[in-house]
Amino acid sequence: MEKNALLNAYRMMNRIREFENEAIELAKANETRAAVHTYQGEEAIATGVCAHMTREDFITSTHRGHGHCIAKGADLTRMFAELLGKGEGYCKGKGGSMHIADLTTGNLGANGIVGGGIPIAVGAALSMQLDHSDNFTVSFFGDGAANEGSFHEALNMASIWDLPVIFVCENNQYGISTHVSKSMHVKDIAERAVAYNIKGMVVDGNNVAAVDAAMEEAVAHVKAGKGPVLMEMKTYRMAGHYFGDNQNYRTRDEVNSWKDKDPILQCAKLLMEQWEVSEEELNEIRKEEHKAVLDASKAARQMSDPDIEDLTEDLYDPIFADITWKAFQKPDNGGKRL
Ligand SMILES: Cc1ncc(C[n+]2csc(CCOP(=O)(O)OP(=O)(O)O)c2C)c(N)n1
Ligand SMILES: [Mg+2]
Repeated sequence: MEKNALLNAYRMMNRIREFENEAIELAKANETRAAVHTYQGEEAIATGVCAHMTREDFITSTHRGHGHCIAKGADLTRMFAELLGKGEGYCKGKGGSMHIADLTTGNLGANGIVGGGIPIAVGAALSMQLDHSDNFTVSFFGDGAANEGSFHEALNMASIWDLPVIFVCENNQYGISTHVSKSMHVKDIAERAVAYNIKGMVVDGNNVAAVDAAMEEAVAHVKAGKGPVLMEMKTYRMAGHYFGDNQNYRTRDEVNSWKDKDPILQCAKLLMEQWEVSEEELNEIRKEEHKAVLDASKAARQMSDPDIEDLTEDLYDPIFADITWKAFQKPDNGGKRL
C-alpha cells in the first residue's frame, strides 16, 4: 500500500477503535438503550474493504456493524445519538446499535438477524445489474452467519446470475461462545465458494495491507462481470461478544496471543518500518481521532430525548399499515386475521 493510503487506513482504524472504546464507556454508564456489540480487533476489514468503495456502492452490515458504518463515512455524532436513543440518531433512536442504516453513504443497514443482510445485498446487486451500473455491493457477516440457510441461498442466487456482490465473511473465531471448530467441519469458510462455482479467497483480516490487496482483486473480478466473490477474513474478536459478556468460554492466554496481531499495531509497524513514519506522527493521529470521538459522544449526550408522542411513528411502512388495517376492517372476513 502507498504511504498516504496506509496513513488514511491507520486513521480510520483508530477512529473505529476509539468509537468502540467510547461505546463501551457509554454502556457501562447505562446510557445506551440496546445491546452493544463491538468490533475491536476487526478494524482492518471494514477499513480495507470500504477504501475501495464509493457512496454509490452499497453495504449490508451486522449486529457488530459500527466499524462498517464508520468506514463507509458515517457521522459519529449521529451514530452515538442512535446508540443513546436520541431523536437525532440515524434511525431517530428507534434502532439502536444493531440497526443503523445510512442511505447517504450507501449503508443499507445493520441487522440484528444473523445472516439477514446477505440476501438483501444480493437484491441490491441484482438492481445494479439490471440498471447496467458499474457499482457493486458488499455484504459483511460473521462465521456464525455462514452456517445460516440465508448464506447458502444468497450465494447460489448470486452465482447463477453472476451478480456484482462481494461476500465478506469476518471469521473472528466465535459465534457468541461457540468456537468455529465446533460449528463447522471445513478448514476455511472460503472453501464453500467451490459449491457455488464462485471465486473464494482467504485473507489475513488483521493486516490492512492484505485486505486492501485482496479487495482490489475482488473488485476487479465483480466489475469484469465474472460474478460474486466470497472473501474469508481471518480475524479475532478482541472484546466480548457484547458488552456484559463474562467470556468464560475462552482462556486469557488465547486472548493475549492475539494481542500481538492487533491490526492497529501491525499497521503502525508497517508505517514506521516501510515508510519511516515517526511514532510522534502516529500518536498525533491517534489523539486527533480520540478527541473527535469524545466530541461526538459529548454532542450526542447533550441532545434531547425524543417525544413520547413519536414512539409509534416510523415503525411500519404507512402504505403497508394502511392495507393491513383495511384488511382487518373488511366486513366479509368475519373479523378474522388474514
Ligand atoms: C437468526 C438469528 N439466530 C440467532 C441469533 C442470536 N445471535 C446473535 S449474534 C449471534 C452470533 C453470530 O456470530 P457470527 O455470525 O460469527 O458474528 P459475530 O458475532 O462473531 O460477529 C447469534 C447466534 C440472531 N440474532 N439471529
Ligand atoms: Mg463470529
